[in-house]
Amino acid sequence: MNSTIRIAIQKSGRLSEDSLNLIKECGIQFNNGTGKLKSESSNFPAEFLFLRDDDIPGYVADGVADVGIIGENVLVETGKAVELVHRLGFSKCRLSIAVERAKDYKGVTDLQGISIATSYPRILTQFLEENGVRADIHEISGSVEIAPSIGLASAVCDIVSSGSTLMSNGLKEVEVIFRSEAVLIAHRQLSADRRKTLDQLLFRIKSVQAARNNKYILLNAPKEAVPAIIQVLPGMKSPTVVPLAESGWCSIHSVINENDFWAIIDNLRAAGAQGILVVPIEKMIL
Ligand code: PRT
Ligand code: ZN
Repeated sequence: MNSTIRIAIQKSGRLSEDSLNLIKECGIQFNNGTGKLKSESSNFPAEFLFLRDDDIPGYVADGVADVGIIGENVLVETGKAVELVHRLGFSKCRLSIAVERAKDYKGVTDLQGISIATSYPRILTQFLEENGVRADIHEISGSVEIAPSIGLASAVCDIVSSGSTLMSNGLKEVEVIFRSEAVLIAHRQLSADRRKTLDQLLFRIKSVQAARNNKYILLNAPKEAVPAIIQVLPGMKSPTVVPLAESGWCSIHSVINENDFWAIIDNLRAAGAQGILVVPIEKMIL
């Protein structure tokens, strides 16, 4: 039985760097020298295929690749039958409808009968149908944002991240129709051996993500302040409390979510915490 999984990742583009970093942080080594289309890991049962992102859902659906990393926008647009295994939290963006800035826009019914240029006809059609709007969809493969200025369409439906591309083309975002991030997908009928390898990969990915989202916090406090400080530290059943050499003082260690840190820091200090250290966590096994 072959437990080696083939993992398809984008060859070069917005998903590539974060996909490669994630694989690397999972401790999986391989050589991805320039121009390589395929590579084998030296320490994990995996082979990598470097592809255009649009081809990845099809390859995974057909079983040419077992697993892939892809933007959810592309996955949904291609409509391929694959398993969405896990959200990866990077390459976040949204698919939005935009119209010329000067145009008055009151709501989705304003889209009735107009022409909309997009590379995402499937997701757009579904949005329009759900809203009972009929519009004329112009499918184009790139440079969608210039369509209104060259008279091709009066609105666009495109990927937005910072919004600066829309802005510099004189457009304004009026409807967010889909929110996307990179996702891990898998072939629907993986063999038991390959499923086991995928589970190992997923376990590592979750450990990496948990470590990224959490920080280890250490602080010193007088003994009498410990109960109040423990109250302030969120989500920990039982932080570590160790005595310091100086009598009457101790050190408290805990793990906190990075997003909570700034919200609780003032409360920690008010409760008597001193010498607060916040350090990154390399891996976090859940
Ligand atoms: O060559 P290949 O086919 O593999 O790559 P590609 O050119 O088709 O895709 P690529 O690398 O551009 O994007 C891959 C994925 O990254 C997309 O499918 C999205 O899931 C995600 N992503 C995240 C984005 C963006 N952010 C993004 N900003 N994809 C595209 N953009 C483009 C958008 O099309 C628009 O032109 O950036 C512009 C808007 O950006 P802002 O920041 O100006 O709003
Ligand atoms: Zn593409």
